[in-house]
Formats: sequence, structure tokens, C-alpha cells
Amino acid sequence: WFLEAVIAHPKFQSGEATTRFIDSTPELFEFHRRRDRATRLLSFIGDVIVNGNPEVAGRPLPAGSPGEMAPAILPEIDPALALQDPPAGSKQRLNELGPEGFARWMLDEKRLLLTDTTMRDAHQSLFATRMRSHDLVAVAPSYARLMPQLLSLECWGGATFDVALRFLKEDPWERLAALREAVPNTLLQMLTRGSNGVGYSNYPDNVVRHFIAQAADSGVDLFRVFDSLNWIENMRVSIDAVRETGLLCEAAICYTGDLSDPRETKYDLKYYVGLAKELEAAGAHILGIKDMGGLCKPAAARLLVSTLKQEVGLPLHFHTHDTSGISAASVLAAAEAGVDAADAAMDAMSGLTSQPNLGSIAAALSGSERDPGLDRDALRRINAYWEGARRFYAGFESEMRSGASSVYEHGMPGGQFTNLQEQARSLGLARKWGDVEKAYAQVNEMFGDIVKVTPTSKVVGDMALFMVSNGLTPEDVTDPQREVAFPASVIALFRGEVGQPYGGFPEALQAKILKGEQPFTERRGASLPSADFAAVRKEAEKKARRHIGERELSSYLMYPDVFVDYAKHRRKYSDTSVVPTPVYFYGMEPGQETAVEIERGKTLIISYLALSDADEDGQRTVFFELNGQPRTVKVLDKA
Ligand code: 3PY
Ligand code: ZN
Repeated sequence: WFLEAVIAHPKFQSGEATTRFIDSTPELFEFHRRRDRATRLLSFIGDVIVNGNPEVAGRPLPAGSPGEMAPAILPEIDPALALQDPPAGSKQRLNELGPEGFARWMLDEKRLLLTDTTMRDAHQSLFATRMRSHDLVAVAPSYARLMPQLLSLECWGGATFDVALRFLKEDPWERLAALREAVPNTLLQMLTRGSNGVGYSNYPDNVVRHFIAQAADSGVDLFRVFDSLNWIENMRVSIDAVRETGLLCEAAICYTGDLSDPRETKYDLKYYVGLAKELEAAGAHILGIKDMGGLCKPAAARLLVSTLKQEVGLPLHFHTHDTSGISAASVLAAAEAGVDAADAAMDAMSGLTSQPNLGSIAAALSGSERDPGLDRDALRRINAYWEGARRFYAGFESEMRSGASSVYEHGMPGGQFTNLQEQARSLGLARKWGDVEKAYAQVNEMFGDIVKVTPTSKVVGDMALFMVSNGLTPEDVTDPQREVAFPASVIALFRGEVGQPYGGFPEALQAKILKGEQPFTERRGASLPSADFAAVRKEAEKKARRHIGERELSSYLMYPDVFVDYAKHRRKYSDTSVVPTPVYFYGMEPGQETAVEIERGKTLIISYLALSDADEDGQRTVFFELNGQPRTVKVLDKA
């Protein structure tokens, strides 16, 4: 059809069919593009119908068949209100006051300021970061209207970048831009791993700077920067880059060990105060206390917050995980001790390895001087949406049903928990999870009791899996006579590629792992050659077979292979992030209809009618109706 239309076009017939033809007849090509996009989306849905989505293969199914899966219900907004701009919030305050003024405002504010982590850490921690943009962006306008009292929405960074590209086949930058557009009034917050960006290894300084500039440009307002060994040298480039953007730099101390135990001699108060002062001097606007393992007991939170309030002049922002089941007590203790802000997750996305419960914390403080001042009805309505959306991801949830005091032994970060379970599962170790937890604690001891958070936590996890797979004990690993083929990430850690741990590496183990090789003692960014952006872009464009913009260049710089795979998926199927989640993961049933909004105001109504048997080449025909017109796609049956 398209070729016929082009050939029949008067300009084509008059010989004017150059690229100018494309420019001067955009309707034709626009129509083609959209049509082509619909075909590619149908091919994707057809493929899921015939072969299933490999991302959910072998996982438990959510309740209800794809056709019956209840949609997540969005809060209703009064139509008159919906026409107005959302109320002013923290974003306008930042614009008005600038980052230093904003930090002073935080210090003066009586309320406990709350960050909602539902869109980032909560799903990272509960179901391996699998929440799709479709479900995040849908509820974002409700936040703008109904929850303008929040300090921020943590919605980007951490593992979401990698998982979006690698597993969900969507562009994290587009997610961020869409959230920004939907939420013009609340600060958008991201987690960045210092010199590791949103990846797992140190990148050249210019890659880190480029990434932060793109993130600022795409909508992030508040950057939580940390280093996985609390090694401040690895944070400076990011801190400076964030400050250059004029946005908020929250430098975070990672909490580990047990400050409330007098036997804790390594990670003591002096250690944290020292770090806090260094981060203040390095230019942080806000100081984060990042308790990624949920190890900060109430007494420790009280002591740490009250001491830091005395020792530094920055607002404090407390982040914890509820793995133990008692972390709300730590948030309340921190609030009593004067913490300025805290993280929590919406009720339906809270608890277990996620953040403590936002609604309950707000209720506990209601009427007090530290009342966060949220609208309870708004909270309830937004929460009902998350309750519905979470059901789509049942296949990625962990088996955990209750808080676990064992976290105080292994100290595994909440954000790693379900991801490590995934890794264990892919190695056939799902049934040995208890052994993995035990080995994780042993590895930490062997490694000299290090801070465990991405990427060091991943290295500890890799080593724990390696020991369980090979039946190795700590004695086997450290035995100088015994040859051990250490995982690559472990060798890189001991080579100093991630950074320098407080107190240094255990020398004997380091010597065994490095076999005489000299480790780095300077930060890697200082000696890694700068990336040649022009050359990298050329390479990326060749592999992706199209032009790539500045943001995608950043994706490629951090995740070259993952980006190329993603680009291939997009070439084949177009942007599949628009497909509703139950259809995306589980396909459709005959007779089912779904609406796919491919652009604002452009919706495809897709009905799945029937499926043919495979022909002699193994191809099946999938019969659809697209906006009332019959359409078919051929899909190779891989079974
Ligand atoms: C991450 O780096 O992804 C984390 O969540 C660390 O806690
Ligand atoms: Zn966290």
C-alpha cells in the first residue's frame, strides 16, 4: 500500500522524489510510520501470545488470566482541577531559593519531610526493579495533583537504568522525561553510585560528568550520590558535576555495622562524623544517611542523627529498608532526634526489603510537631493504584513473607535481595537461598567487613554464589595451598578497581587473589582515559543502525551491549513500553481487547481474535483486529 501511494504521488511521478519529498509530504510518511509502528507492536504482542515473554518464563503467574487481570485503578481527579496547573511544590521552592536556600529551608522546616521511594527503591527491592514505565507514568499526574507536600519522588537511578534497558526493553531517559512532564511540581530524585554512575564499575570522569549533565537536563532535581565503599575520593567528580547543574546534591554516607553495639569498633560514631564533615566540605547541600541494609536500629538512628545534627550544618535525609520488620521505629527515632527528611514507600509497596510504610509513618506523626502534613485521603487513593499495579509483577516477587532478623547477620542491602535471588535462581540455586545468605555473611568477614552496597554488594553476592555452587567453605577459599578460580568481579574488587575500603583489604587474601599483581591504590577515574565521545557515538550508531542522541550515548557508554540489544528490540518491535503490563508479560486471550496509546491522543484498539496452527515452516498466523480492521501477523513458533 505504502509503495503504491508513494509511486502514485504527483511529486514522485514528476521526478521530485528526493529526501525533500519526505520533508514536503510528511503526512504520507507520518502515516506510514504510525502504520508501521502498529504492525511492529502487533508482531510483538503476537510473539508474546505464541511464544510467551521470556522475561516471565517459568515464573509464578499473577492471579487471573491475562484477560481477567484487574486493571490498576487511578485516583479520580475533579475535572475542573485537572484543567488547572498542579499546586506549587518542592520544585518551585528549589527554583525560587536555589540549592543552598532550599537546604536552609529544610533545616527550618518543622515537618518531617518525606520522600516517596515507590517508583525506584521500593520495586527494586520488592520485585527486582521490574516496574515498567507504563505503570509509573500513569500515576505520576495523580502525585502532582494530590501529594504536592512531598519533598521528592525517588524515581530514577540505582538499578532502574540497567533493568529498564536490559530486561524491560525501554529507554530510562524517556521514562524520566515522561515523569518530569507529568510532575512539574515535586522534586524528582535519583540515586547515583558516584564513579560507577548507574553501572557496576568505575567509569572515566568525563562519562560520569556527561551522565549527570544529561540526567539534570532530563528532569532530575535531587541527586543522591554515594560510593559503595564510602570512599569520598570516588564521589567528588559527581558532587562537583551536580553542583555545576545548580540542582540539589545529596551526598550519602552508607551505614553499616551496628552503631548501637559497644562492640562495634570499626564503623563507630567517629567514622560517620568524619565522613559527614568531609562530605560537607566537598560541597553537599544535603547529607544522606543511606541504610541500604536496614541495619540501623532505632537506638543507632537516634544516636547518629542527634550527633550529626550537632556536628554538621546540613539537613539530614534518612533512608532505610524494612528487611528486619522494625525500620519504621528507626525512622520515628530519627524524626525525634531531628532528622529533616526520611524515605518511605507507599503502603502497598512498603515493608519487607522495601522502605517502611509511608502512610503509617505519616499517621504516627500526625498531630505532632513533625506531622508531614500529607492528605490522608490522597494517600489512600494513590495507594489503591499501587496495590493494583503490584499484582502484575507477582512473578518477580520474593518468597519472603515477613521481616527477618537474619538481616543483622548478613547485612544484605534491600535493593540487592530480590536481584541476588534472581541470580541464584538462574544458577539453579533457588532452593539453597539459606546457604547463600550464610555464605554472604562469611564473604563479608573474609573481605574484611566492608560496606556492602552496589557494586560491592554485587561482588560479595557473586562470591557467595560461587562458594555455594562449588561447595566451598571460607577455609577452602583462604587456604594458600588451594587453587580457587575467583569470579572476575572479586578479582576487580581486590585489584582496587572499585575503590579503597576503610581499613584496607585483608592482605593475605588480596595476595592470593591477585597472584602477585599490584593493586591500584589511587581512584580509577584518575587514570582511566577519557572516553572519546565522537568515536564512541560513531561506533554506537553503527551498531544501533541509526542516529543516537546525547542521552542514548550515555546509555551506550555505560551499557554498550545492553544498549545495542535494546536498540535491536526497538527496531524490530518499536517502543513496546506503551503496551499495558499484563499484555506485555502475558499476552492476550482470544476475544480480549486492549488499548495501546502510542502517542498522546493516538490510541490503537487491538483485539486478539485467533491463532492458526503452525505451517510447514513453523509459522503461525495471529489474527487481530486493529481499530476495527482485520490484521494478521506471522510469528515463528519456537516451541
Ligand atoms: C543501588 O545502588 O541500586 C542501591 O539501591 C543501593 O542501595
Ligand atoms: Zn535503598
